[in-house]
Order: sequence, then structure tokens, then C-alpha cells
Amino acid sequence: MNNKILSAVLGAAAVGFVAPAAFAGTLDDVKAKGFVQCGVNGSNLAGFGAQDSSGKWSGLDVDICRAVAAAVFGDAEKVKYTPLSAKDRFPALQSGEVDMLARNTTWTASRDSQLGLDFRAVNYYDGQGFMVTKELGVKSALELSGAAVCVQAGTTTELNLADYFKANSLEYKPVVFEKQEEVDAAYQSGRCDVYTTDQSGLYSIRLSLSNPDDHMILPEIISKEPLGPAVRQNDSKWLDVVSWAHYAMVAAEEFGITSDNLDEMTKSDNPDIKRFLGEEKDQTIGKDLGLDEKWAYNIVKQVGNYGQSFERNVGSGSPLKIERGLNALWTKGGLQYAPPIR
Ligand SMILES: N[C@@H](CCC(=O)N[C@@H](CS)C(=O)NCC(=O)O)C(=O)O
Repeated sequence: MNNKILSAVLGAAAVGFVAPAAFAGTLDDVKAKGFVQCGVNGSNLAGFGAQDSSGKWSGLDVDICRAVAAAVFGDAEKVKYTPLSAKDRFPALQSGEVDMLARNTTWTASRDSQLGLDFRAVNYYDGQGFMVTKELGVKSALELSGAAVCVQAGTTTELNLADYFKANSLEYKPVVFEKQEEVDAAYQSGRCDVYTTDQSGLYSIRLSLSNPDDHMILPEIISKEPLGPAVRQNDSKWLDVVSWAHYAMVAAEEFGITSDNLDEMTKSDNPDIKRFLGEEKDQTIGKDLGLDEKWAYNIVKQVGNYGQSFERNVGSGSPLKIERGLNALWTKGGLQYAPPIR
């Protein structure tokens, strides 16, 4: 059979189809410099991106940076962190100051199309909520007509707020600040009645207030906030690595692989698990991503699976105690779903 026929039967890839050379991109740059420069939350958002007194970063978003470093270098510590405010995060990525953003950033059509960025994976499905003092005596956002609402500029929050109050014919007075610290201070001092942002952010901010028990989060979720890592657009090898680092954590949870049983699991006869852990003969998944065949093994060993990361950072093992909700696996009624790693 000649190559032409073979190609038609099996597809171009089977007969040595070589893709046009892409520009080197961030993956090669990162490998050359030996670390990932990760843009994270600039306001110590506990559970998502926060630094302790010894300078150590942790959080669900920080775990994405660590997973990418584990995949690329076999070492989750090879990350340098750049704390970024809401306003500074996109210019920092566009200018190359950071290699990726992992910072409670909502994937929207306009960010994807206008800002020269690409999103693919969602590491936390969120929505916008409201926090009030219990003293205010309000049980629903629909009772907030006339309220002064504290909101941070440079976020999706402002537009959602305007849309929600308009759609429900409610009056409100936006009190807008550039820095989260200013929003926190204004809310605490009573300059506004309501604090609005992503519900995950509210859980975290509530715990940082002087009397968390004096505040409550209202039941309404007024928007979709799929939060995930972002990279510069047209850098698809890097986008692949960043996205599959997240999917590997989700897939590990689907397979029941944890950082604790990982070595036991390498003896599994399940071909999917063997391939995932780099135990299948002649496999090239890692290589095709520009990585080692142990890329996923290293992520799970050093960072854990998605469920472990969730519980440790924001769930039952953390002060936030957030339920899995939308972030449960798809097999448990949630939205976390990894495409097949094969
Ligand atoms: N997910 C929303 C909001 C993200 C956001 O920046 N939230 C604020 C409030 S929780 C924040 O993280 N501020 C920290 C800062 O600017 O340093 C977005 O992508 O626009």
C-alpha cells in the first residue's frame, strides 16, 4: 500500500505527518529558565492564593502553578509567584511578566477574544454573591433596594451587579475601589451595606473580617464565574500543558488515585491507569505534550488529586469549609470532568 492510500485509511498522523513548526512558545522559555512565573492573587485570598508568614504560598490556584511545575520539571517547587491585583493581572500576562495566571479569574468571551488570552480549564466553578451584616436583617438580595454596594474595579463583578439590580428594578449605590483592601475597609467601616464578589471570595474575605460571625452570605448567586488559569493566546503547547495539568488532577480523582496510594496504583492492570501513571510500554502522551511520561504521576505525588487539593485548601480540611457543589466530579453530579488522557 502506498503512503497516499495508507494516509487515507489511517489518517495523516499514521504516516509520519509532521505539523508545521510552531513558534517555540512559553513551554520552551519556561524549560530554559527553570521555573514557572505564576500570577496569583495579590490580596492573600485564603484558600485560593495566599502567602503565610514564612513566605510559603498555598491555595487551590497555587496548586495549579505547582501542578504545572511538577509536570514540566518533576518538581512542584519550581514556581515563582507574582501577586497581582484585579487591575494588574491581564497586563502582567500580556507583557510576559508572568507565564500564566492562576488567580480567581473568570473565563468570559470578551476576555478570551479581546485581551489576547486563552482559557480552557476551569479549576473552580463559581458565581457572584452578596455578603451583609446580620444586623442589616436582610435574607435575600431582592431586599437590597437602595443599598450601598462595595465592589472592586477591574472585575466581572461590577457589570453583573449593574445587570442584576437593573433586571430586578432595584436601586443601588455602587461604591467602587481599585484595591481589595479598600473594599474590605469600606465594608468593615459601614460605608456600604453590602459586599459583592465571587461567592468563593466572600467565604474567604468573611474569615478575614474582625468578627466573621457578624456577617452572612445571601443565598442568591447572580452570575456564572468559571474560574481558571489563563495564558497568552496562540501559545497552544503551553495552553495544553497548563490545561492538562488541571485535567490530570481531576482524572486522578476519577481513577481513585491519591498522593497516598499512588505507588500502589502503579501496579494496576487497568490500561488507562497504567498510561496515566506512565507505566504503559511505548506510550508517548507525555512526550507529545513536551513532557516526561511521569508528568501526571509527579503532579499527583506532589500536589494531589483535585479532590485532595479542594478539601485541603477550601473544603472540609480548611477553615472555609466550602462544599464541593458544582465542583464535584461529573460522576457525583458536579461539573469537574477530565477529557480522556489517552
Ligand atoms: N472572578 C472575578 C473577580 C476576581 C477578583 O479579582 N476578585 C477580587 C475580590 S475576591 C480579588 O481577588 N481581588 C484581589 C486583588 O485585587 O488583589 C474576575 O475574574 O473578575
